[in-house]
Amino acid sequence: MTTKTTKRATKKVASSSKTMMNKAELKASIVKHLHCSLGTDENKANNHAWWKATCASVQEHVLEGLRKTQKSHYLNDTRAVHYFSAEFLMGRLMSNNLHNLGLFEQTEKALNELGVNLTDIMEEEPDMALGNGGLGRLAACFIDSLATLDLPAVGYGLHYEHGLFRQEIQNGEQIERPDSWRDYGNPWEICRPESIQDIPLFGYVETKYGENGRINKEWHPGHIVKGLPWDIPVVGYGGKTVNVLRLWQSQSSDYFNWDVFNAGGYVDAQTENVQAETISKVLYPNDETQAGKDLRLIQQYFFSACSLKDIIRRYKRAHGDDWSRFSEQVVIQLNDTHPAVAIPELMRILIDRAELDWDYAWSICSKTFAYTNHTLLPEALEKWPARMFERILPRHLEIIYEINRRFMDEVEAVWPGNNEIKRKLSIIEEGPDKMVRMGNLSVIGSFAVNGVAEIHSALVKKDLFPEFNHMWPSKLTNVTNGITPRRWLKACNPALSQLIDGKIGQDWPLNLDKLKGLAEFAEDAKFQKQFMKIKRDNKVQLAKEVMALTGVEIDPNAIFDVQIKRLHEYKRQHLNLLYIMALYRRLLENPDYDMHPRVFLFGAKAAPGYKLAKDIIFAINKVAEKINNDARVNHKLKVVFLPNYRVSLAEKMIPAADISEQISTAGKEASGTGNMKLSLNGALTVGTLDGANIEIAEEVGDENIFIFGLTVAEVEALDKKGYNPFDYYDNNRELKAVLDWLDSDYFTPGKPGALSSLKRSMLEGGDHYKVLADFTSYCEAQSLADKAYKEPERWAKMAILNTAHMGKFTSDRSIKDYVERIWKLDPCKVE
Ligand code: KOT
Repeated sequence: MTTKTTKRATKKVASSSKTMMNKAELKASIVKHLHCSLGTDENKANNHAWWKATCASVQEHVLEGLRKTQKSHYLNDTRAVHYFSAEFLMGRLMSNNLHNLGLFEQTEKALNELGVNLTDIMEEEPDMALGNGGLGRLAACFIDSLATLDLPAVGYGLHYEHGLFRQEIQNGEQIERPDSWRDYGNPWEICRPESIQDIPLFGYVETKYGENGRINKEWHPGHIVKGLPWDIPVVGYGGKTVNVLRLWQSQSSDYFNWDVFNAGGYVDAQTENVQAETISKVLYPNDETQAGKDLRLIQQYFFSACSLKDIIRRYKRAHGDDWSRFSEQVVIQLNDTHPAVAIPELMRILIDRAELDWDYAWSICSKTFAYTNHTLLPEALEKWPARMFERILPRHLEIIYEINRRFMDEVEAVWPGNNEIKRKLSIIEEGPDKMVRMGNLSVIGSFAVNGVAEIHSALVKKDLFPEFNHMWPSKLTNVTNGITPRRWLKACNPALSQLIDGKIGQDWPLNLDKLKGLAEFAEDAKFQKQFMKIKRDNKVQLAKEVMALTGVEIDPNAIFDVQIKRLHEYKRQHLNLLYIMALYRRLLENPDYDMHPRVFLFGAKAAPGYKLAKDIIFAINKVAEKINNDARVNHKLKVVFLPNYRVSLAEKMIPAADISEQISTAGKEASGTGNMKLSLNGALTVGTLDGANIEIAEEVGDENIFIFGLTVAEVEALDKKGYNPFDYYDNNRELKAVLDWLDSDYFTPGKPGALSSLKRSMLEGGDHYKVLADFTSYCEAQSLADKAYKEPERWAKMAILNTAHMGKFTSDRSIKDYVERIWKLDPCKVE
């Protein structure tokens, strides 16, 4: 009996369920959509049309699942989590949806019989790049896991017209081009005009004295904009639960424009139009730096307010005006402080609209929100000028002052008379220009606060919020990040997935700890061969892609050394570059220098206003050009910068990586998630003891990872003592030589000094991120990696053990941690 149930369960995930279409029906459905939705036919259709027709067929299943899920959640009146995030970096959806529905193979065959290649048509899909990097991709992995675990959840965010810019490289430099992901429509989204929301902005607050002595505040907004929701169904693995990602698009509000229009202000009415629509026009391309612009705060308020209204509408449908159960039914997770204005917004609704008293409103509010911190970098911690806040959200600023006044009383009770601590914990930073600190607001207004890896959470407690941790010792906690193994192994590395299926069965995508079963084959010669053959095949594929994208030929027998992430000084792409230059020098000095041929592959976007980050991209490209064209070395060393790094490119690079560069300054990378994806696909990490690298090392064992560099404690000690980069420059000949090389015109003929800004940042600039201090140790780790690669069996064993020990890093585990420690949610099965 038990065996039977298990078998059936396994089958459910491996193949499409009975209600799904068989191959013949799929074929018919795709052709029907070709004819009836797209107005073309099999003979005329191009890949784009086939892609759209296939999406439409798949979407029929998706919507059926969505309907059933919503019905089930409604009937069960479930508690749900609402994941508020300014970013969801979804990438492409076709392959994911097919895999999660169990329809991939069926569809592949159906299309084949129609003379169409599924892989080819999937290339037609533009990435949904509504995020910058780690934070946005984490949100995407989390909503996949929430649906997979049958948890009632809604993702809330912004429906940006333009996602993260498209990167072109011209003469080595990054050029930003607009991303127009919806130019040809998005077949996965559904517009819901019936759920439009009106959002007030600007204006002033009127104080009214009520009969019962109650002071009422009335906000008279200066503008009203409309929020139009677009729903993107999120299919869980197994295809049962289909949750929703609801993204808000801003529109001008008719009712306001008509006033202006009727008064004869036709042109002004148009201006109003443009302004309102600007709100969701474009994603700010800054990763871990605050944009500090009016429009950014308006974006944050716009999507938070739309989402709260949506939640409240749904709550009221079930519970009317009885607010007593609100925080039992609703939990809101704030993905960093970007949606933190939702806290005063909920207070405003409860006090000004529902007319609850402050204490009752606050008791509801502070049981509803939880906050995830993603960074300790000071430049990323959001604070808004109080005057700007007041102009845009006058009532919210009043509420924030009141939250703060009451909180200061609590601080006084814990540290009587200590003004220093009050100054530090206050939501308002005093000074010539008062600032609203969104981090403090988030901690005060949330019942739980988490960091994203053990070390990061420890630093949040020790360095960022020590006094808050003293006041509320159980509020601050850790939830280590994770990644969805459906996208990041099953879908992106089908050959490895099938090999794994054959060895340990097919249920690892739902139970990633099962990968441990591979460990017993780590020394099995046959398995090693199979594993490394797949890696090599993936490298051949990537080499073709590299040729197509850059014209550079790379040898699949070389080590593929991959660093893919946003460009930031703390991530230290320039440390990698210095090592490449050192290897180049060694090869020039000694053509027989013993090293296994290596290709360094980069993918990285720099924030458009981040000068040094752009200079680093330029430097990588110039060094690459020189090396790749230098016949003395290019059989051993190549460097490739792949333009326009994004989710769909990551899906091609990760399965082909041998080495994963995770080389941030210790204490700076909160977690990292690319580290997990690469290791899961059998790449070995060269990394510092930072973020989740530490936990990866714990899982794979010190012998299966190349750890180097200063630890967090050592970085702190060095700073205390006084760090002087010249100590390293003056005492390391090789390091001095490569840094001086940057000043020459060797890499930029006729333009000496074109790469000097890098050198300056690491010397006169103070080398904030300790590149020089870690250089020697990094070179040693790289030599060890080279040595290991020259022993194919040893390397294969290490690679297999990396894949085998990644179980902890499934986002399903992260979500289960959130559920147990923070959200207290029950799954709701959908029949
Ligand atoms: C961006 C702007 C403001 C505040 C924080 C960020 C931020 C942080 N963006 N991405 N992060 C990254 O988040 C990832 C997911 O938690 C982490 O793995 C990574 O280390 C952060 O840098």
